[in-house]
Amino acid sequence: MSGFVDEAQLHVKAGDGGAGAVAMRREAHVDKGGPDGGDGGRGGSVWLVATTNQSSLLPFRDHPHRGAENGVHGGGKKMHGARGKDIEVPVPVGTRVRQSDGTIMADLANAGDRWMAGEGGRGGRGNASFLANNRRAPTFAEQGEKGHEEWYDLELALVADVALVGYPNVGKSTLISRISAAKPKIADYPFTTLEPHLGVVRADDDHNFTVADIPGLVEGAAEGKGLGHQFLRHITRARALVILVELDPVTGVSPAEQQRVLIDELRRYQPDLLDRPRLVVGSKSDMVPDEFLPRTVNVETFDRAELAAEAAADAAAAAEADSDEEEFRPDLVISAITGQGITSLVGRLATMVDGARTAEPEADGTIVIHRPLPEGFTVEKIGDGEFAVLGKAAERAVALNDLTTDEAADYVQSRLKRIGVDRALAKAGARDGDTVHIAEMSFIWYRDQPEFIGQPTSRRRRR
Ligand SMILES: Nc1nc2c(ncn2[C@@H]2O[C@H](COP(=O)(O)OP(=O)(O)OP(=O)(O)O)[C@@H](O)[C@H]2O)c(=O)[nH]1
Ligand SMILES: [Mg+2]
Repeated sequence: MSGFVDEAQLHVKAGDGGAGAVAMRREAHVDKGGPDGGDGGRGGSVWLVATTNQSSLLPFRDHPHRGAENGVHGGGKKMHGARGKDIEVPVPVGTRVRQSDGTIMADLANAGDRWMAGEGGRGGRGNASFLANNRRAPTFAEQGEKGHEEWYDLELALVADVALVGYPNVGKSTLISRISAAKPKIADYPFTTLEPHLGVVRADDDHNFTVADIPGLVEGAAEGKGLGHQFLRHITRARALVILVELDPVTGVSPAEQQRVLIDELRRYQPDLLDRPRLVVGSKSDMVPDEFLPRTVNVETFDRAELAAEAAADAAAAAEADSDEEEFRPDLVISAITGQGITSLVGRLATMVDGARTAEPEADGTIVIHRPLPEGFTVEKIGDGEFAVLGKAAERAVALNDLTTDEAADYVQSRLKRIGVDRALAKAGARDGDTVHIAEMSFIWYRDQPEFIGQPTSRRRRR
């Protein structure tokens, strides 16, 4: 299963909006027709969709780019350009999406979850839209907006009902192969399992649950020791945990010590893992003579009163006993070879998973997290007498096909004034004659009439 890849990068490029058209009506008997340039179509958006048909981020390793179609430009006779088609990019269930600064943008934990990774650019309005009383024949139209473009980091955290946690070689893979159809590699040496596997366990006719077999953990795993660290993430979504402890360990780490270390590693990696329901299970019981098997905690009945009584009795016993001698009290002992305790283990896991599932809020299966729309604008002083206006609202106001005509300049000026760019610039200390950059455009700023000076060749830093 070397196709297992749980980290990858994704580059998203949504479609650009089509440009609005500049056109004038021409009719034989009409002297001078009005403007009839149509709008450009919206660019296609890029969606991520969680699917169970994929279990790895491998497809993104070699081909990280996903793009959607551009919108079509508007035409004459008020013809609007067609929209670019959206695309849906399948990702495995359990995929998290981060921005390059680490912010989690989406967590696609359920099959069918969808998230818009890149919004298509709006189409520009054609000159027909700019007809006004004081503007009978506008010769400008809007450019289409650029589609959203971004590099994301994808990481996959398996979604399993139960995760098997244990030292290397304690029998995790043997257990999963015994209770499910999964066939992981099993060998008589530690660190046999190099990547997580999922198995589906059929508890009875209407109870299924999934189990994840994770590579073995050792002390220091949370800090990156051994193989375990990079796989601890795959435990984070499990509803229940099995702490599998070898009863007669070849490694010489006593059962009590294994349990202590494992719990400690989980706590250090993510403290709330300890709030998950868990079973401590002693493995390879066939290797230990019956009379030396540890006493198990009796929770077969899940009777709370009984549990509380047991815990109290344990505490009292521990207080009395010499505290150096830790007693190991698993919930259950099993042998994957003889089958001892296996039916009981599966039954108890099914009950735990059922309980955890019912306690969960129902997934709505739609969009996970919305990107807050970066509307509005901000003004930044970037040099002496030089300012940048950042943000969609301001960029839209200047995104015209032709800024050189007076009527276009008038339009831009009134629009910037209306949305408050004028005031914001004055507040930031801009004075007449200063240079102002908006998107790729630069202006000499006069409050009553900004003067367009061109598109700088070097791309400016954008937000
Ligand atoms: N006697 C006995 N041997 C077992 C039992 N379960 C597993 N083993 C043996 O223990 C060895 C390790 O088993 P695995 O299932 O590969 O252990 P693991 O926990 O997956 O090990 P890693 O993948 O290295 O973390 C193999 O030789 C198994 O045959 C058991 O119940 N009884
Ligand atoms: Mg294994």
